Amino acid sequence: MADVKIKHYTQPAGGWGALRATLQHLRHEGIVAAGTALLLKSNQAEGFDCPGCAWPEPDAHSTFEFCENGAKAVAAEATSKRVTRDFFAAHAVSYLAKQDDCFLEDQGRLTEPMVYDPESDHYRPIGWEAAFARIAEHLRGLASPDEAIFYTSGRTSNEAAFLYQLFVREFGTNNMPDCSNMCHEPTSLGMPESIGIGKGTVTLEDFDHADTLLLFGHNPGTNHPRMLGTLRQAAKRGCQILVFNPLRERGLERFANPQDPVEMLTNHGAQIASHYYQPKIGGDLAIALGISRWILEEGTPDAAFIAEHTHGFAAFRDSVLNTPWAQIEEMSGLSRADFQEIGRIYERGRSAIVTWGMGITQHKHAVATIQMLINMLLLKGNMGKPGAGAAPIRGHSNVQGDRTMGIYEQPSPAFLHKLGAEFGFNPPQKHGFDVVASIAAMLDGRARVFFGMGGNFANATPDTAKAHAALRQCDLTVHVTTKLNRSHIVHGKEALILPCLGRTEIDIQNGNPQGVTVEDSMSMVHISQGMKEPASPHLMSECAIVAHLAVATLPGSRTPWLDLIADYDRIRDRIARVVDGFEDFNQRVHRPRGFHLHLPPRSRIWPTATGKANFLAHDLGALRAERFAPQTDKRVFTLMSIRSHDQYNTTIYGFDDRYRGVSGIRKVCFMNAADMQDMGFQAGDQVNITSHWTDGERQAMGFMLVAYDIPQGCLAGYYPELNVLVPLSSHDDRAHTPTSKSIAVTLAAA
Ligand SMILES: Nc1nc2c(c(=O)[nH]1)N[C@H]1C(S)=C(S)[C@@H](COP(=O)(O)OP(=O)(O)OC[C@H]3O[C@@H](n4cnc5c(=O)[nH]c(N)nc54)[C@H](O)[C@@H]3O)O[C@H]1N2
Ligand SMILES: Nc1nc2c(c(=O)[nH]1)N[C@H]1C(S)=C(S)[C@@H](COP(=O)(O)OP(=O)(O)OC[C@H]3O[C@@H](n4cnc5c(=O)[nH]c(N)nc54)[C@H](O)[C@@H]3O)O[C@H]1N2
Ligand SMILES: [Mo]
Repeated sequence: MADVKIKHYTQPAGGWGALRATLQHLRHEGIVAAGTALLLKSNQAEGFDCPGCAWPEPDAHSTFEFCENGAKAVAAEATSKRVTRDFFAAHAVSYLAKQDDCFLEDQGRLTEPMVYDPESDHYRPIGWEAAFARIAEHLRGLASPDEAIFYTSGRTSNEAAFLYQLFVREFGTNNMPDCSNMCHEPTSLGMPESIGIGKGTVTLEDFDHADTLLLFGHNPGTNHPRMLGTLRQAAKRGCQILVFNPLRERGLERFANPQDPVEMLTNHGAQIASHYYQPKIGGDLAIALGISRWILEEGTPDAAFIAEHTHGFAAFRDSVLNTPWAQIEEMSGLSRADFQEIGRIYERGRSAIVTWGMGITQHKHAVATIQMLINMLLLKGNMGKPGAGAAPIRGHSNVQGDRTMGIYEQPSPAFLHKLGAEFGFNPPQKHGFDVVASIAAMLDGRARVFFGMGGNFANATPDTAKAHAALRQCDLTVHVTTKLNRSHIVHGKEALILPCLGRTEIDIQNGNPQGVTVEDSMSMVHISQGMKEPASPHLMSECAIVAHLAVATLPGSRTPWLDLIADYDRIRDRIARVVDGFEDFNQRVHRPRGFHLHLPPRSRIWPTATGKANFLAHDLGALRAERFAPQTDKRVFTLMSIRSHDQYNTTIYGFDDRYRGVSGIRKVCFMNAADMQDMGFQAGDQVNITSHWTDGERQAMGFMLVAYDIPQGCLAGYYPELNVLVPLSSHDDRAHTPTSKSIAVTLAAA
């Protein structure tokens, strides 16, 4: 491991540092020349969709957009390194279990199907047909289809996701947890109650027209770097950008665009946030309420919009006006003067967009917070006009599309009806397990087979000890995957690794190259065409894996599985008949840049129960009363688990977090300097972190304290190292999203 260094970062985000880091990564993966050529094809009309994030592509005329972390994601997939059968022959699983996540990732692409051999404790090769037969035998031997769990991570294409959910439902269960359960589930659940759809209402173009942007709880410099170009444009034309984040995130302050020679040469960059507020962790519900209160008291609500388009205003107004300012200040961590300033800016702008990420969704009251953000927009009529609306910032590049295709443990009866009619079967109606329920079900034996379509369930999920025990207890675990990860090491009694093609690779079926489709954060659906020779001749596409598994498992199925995968247009024809909004899918998707899904709120049509946009009140006092307060003499902090600059979720590329000035180490705990002094600690000290919950304590040992610009009482560190501390039963009340951003902890010297 490199030397540990902590040094305040003063450069803009992007800039030379980003170019340097990209080159280092291409070199590390052994693909400097090939990788550069490949990068030029990412997010282009004729290329592949970048597997990095779900931020949309700009219009057809744009040139290549440089993005350091997109480049890392592409380079990680396109690496020249390979995990072969010799690797598995040389290393027992017990040896691999002792290696860190960075080591596992760094071994390269998996090359052929492997099966775990308990006698030797090694993975050994297995043929594809034999692998499918093993899985089919397990699945068919279950007492009920509900004893199997089918997880999805959000990189899976629309075509693969559609086939996958069809297979799972023909098999007979809705047990389809997905990464979204840990991510934007509160968005998908909260927004429909407010405005009738569970997706963002803006397009990229709206960012060119907004007067005000309110950014809550996400870190574009690292997690959706292409957004910085959009924000920089907005800032330059005078748009007010208000950031709400407990941490000072460099990418939200200054950005030097590598495409801009002047910014590069001066290395000064452009300012992003016009105003930066550092609330308490979990303070956002109170912030949205406070801004609403200011508008109600001192501003001018959009009376015409409220009268014509909304429902529930009077109850909302009363609830907001009944919330004392003192309580709003205490719960948000912002002052009355802050609200005065924010209120004036919000009042002045003609149009506003609110964006949010994991800083909003991974809390106990995430659904309530999101609905309060929507209330705040409705109050000023900021929905269904240019430059205005809601923009949840999704994570995985196709997580939104997967949900649209039916990856959901709570499918609607209407969707199931259309699916059943198209494919001639009776889909199961009973809701399935989400992520939290899946872990509980595996732990107590109600589920016995775990199948993962991508992702890394063992490390992405909360309560690591429980999650690992759950997987180990399964009769069979299967992972369709590109790279080695912890979930292959923490496995069931029988275990299979099924290596698949990645987004960047050419997918040939029936002699012809196939494209797949994805849907970005702003509901644009477009084609993604692999450009690169596959990492190994033995890889199968995700679509083909599902089809062959279905053939092996469901002899009575009326679905022509192998015919469908011979030409993905045939899958799209079926999607067109089942999924609303996908009529003429094949015609529309072959247009450059694809097409935009119809979003009724953009035309001020509200597909809610009331037929209006609903103001939904949430009582701060009641929420405060039910806060969990651990019984301890020690000082309790709120800890958030976030991403470093050198990781993609559970994939750890390296040990640096450049914009936060950390290098050579991941086990850090960011803390306010005054809190350190108060606790008798110094920067550089090692601490053990204990989380407190109704069912007891959990511990994470040996974290180095880093002094940071973060409010007192708040701490931050990295996911997945901190997942051990997140209790399984601590989650959003309704969406069940684990509270990865608000963990009650105490500290002790290590
Ligand atoms: N390079 C890279 N890109 C990625 C990913 C990756 O790991 N690496 N992951 C992808 C995925 S799946 C997702 S979901 C997205 C995640 O992208 P983000 O939503 O940016 O995720 P986090 O890194 O968890 O950062 C959350 C941010 O919220 C802030 N925050 C935490 N708690 C609070 C709070 O209570 N209130 C407010 N206002 N802010 C808070 C943190 O300080 C941090 O800046 O990125 C996607 N893109
Ligand atoms: N404490 C804490 N926990 C969190 C979060 C947090 O902020 N804090 N964030 C949560 C969020 S937002 C999310 S989205 C989840 C992420 O949860 P997951 O989606 O399960 O995790 P990833 O790390 O993205 O999965 C990486 C693995 O996916 C596989 N993979 C990559 N590309 C492909 C592909 O094209 N096809 C297939 N089949 N496999 C592929 C590789 O094997 C790689 O190792 O984690 C959640 N967990
Ligand atoms: Mo995510």
